[in-house]
Amino acid sequence: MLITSVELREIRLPLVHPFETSFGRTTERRIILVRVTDKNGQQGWGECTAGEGPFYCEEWTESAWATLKTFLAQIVVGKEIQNAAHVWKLMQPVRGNRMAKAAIETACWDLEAKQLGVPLWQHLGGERREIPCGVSIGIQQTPGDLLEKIERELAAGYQRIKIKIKPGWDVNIVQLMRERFSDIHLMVDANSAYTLADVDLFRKLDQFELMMIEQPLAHNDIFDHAALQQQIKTPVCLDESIRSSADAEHAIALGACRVINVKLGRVGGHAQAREVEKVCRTGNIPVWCGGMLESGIGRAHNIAMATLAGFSLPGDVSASSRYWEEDIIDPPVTVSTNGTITAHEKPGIGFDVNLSRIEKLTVRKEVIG
Ligand code: OSB
Ligand code: MG
Repeated sequence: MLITSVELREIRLPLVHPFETSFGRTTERRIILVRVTDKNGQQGWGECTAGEGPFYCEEWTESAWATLKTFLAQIVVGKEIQNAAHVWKLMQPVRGNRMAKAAIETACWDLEAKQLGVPLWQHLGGERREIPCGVSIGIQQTPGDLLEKIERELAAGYQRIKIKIKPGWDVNIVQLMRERFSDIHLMVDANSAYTLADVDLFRKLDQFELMMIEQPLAHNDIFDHAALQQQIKTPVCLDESIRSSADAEHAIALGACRVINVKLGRVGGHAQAREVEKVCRTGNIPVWCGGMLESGIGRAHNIAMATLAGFSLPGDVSASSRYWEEDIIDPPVTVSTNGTITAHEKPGIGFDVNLSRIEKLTVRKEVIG
């Protein structure tokens, strides 16, 4: 694979509804898109999942833009690259910055699948086209608003509901939701809002039969999570803490979690995500595909990844219309009434990229090569 140019764009995309977590509120996304072009003019698309500020992890739109432009794009441009699975190694000299790396790496996978004329999900080794889907619902103004939202998502067919929690919006809220929805697949995500001193709160949550509690403790911890998991019944799921397959191995060995959420950006792309999936499958730890409020391009990559065998639980990959007035891919991502998304049979990510819409949303552009 010879990449002749890397194009970076930042687009602004307002969310249909603001999304609030324990670390902040997002109303408009600042998304970096990457387009790689090979010597025959064939193209691949990737998306950087960094947030608008360094609050989920260290990376954010500006830092990722600078890293992509100054370092990562230069590494892949004008060089004969063995294959997409090799791109991670080429970028190894740059430490961290996994979301920036994943933006380029996933674009190379899309390109490679298109060169081969196969759908990306198949090229990655996916085993089923239809993936189970859940939704992630942010912190709301009132419990009534949350009840309404859950009702709407269940009616749409989603297989599990994840609600965001933070101190003051946790046990009380879960209790209310359970009173109204006694038998749904329900889980919570704390985005690191608690410490081990809150163990009593997590013991209280045990009575509500949650599928799991996602990332209750520090973003970079596995040790305290192991201590917490020993003291509660509900499975702990790690998100922020798992940045590599080594992290997954360590967390599993320590008993820090019983479930892992895989995000392409957080682990550095498809090759790394496959490694995490393999470690978890070997360790009998179910995984599911997390979300980062992606546009259609990142969403399409998530769908492809979630076809791998280890992704046995419903993920946070849901319909485009939950996020955007109009997505940047055609057709938009839609969900069946059974709460599933079916990966397409077209080569690469399987969706057409709507370039004229992207052009209108672009606030800056840079071409390397
Ligand atoms: O922790 O899973 C998370 C969104 C932004 C940052 C972190 C997270 C999330 C979500 C949203 O939960 C998932 C989605 O619908 O894309
Ligand atoms: Mg999470």
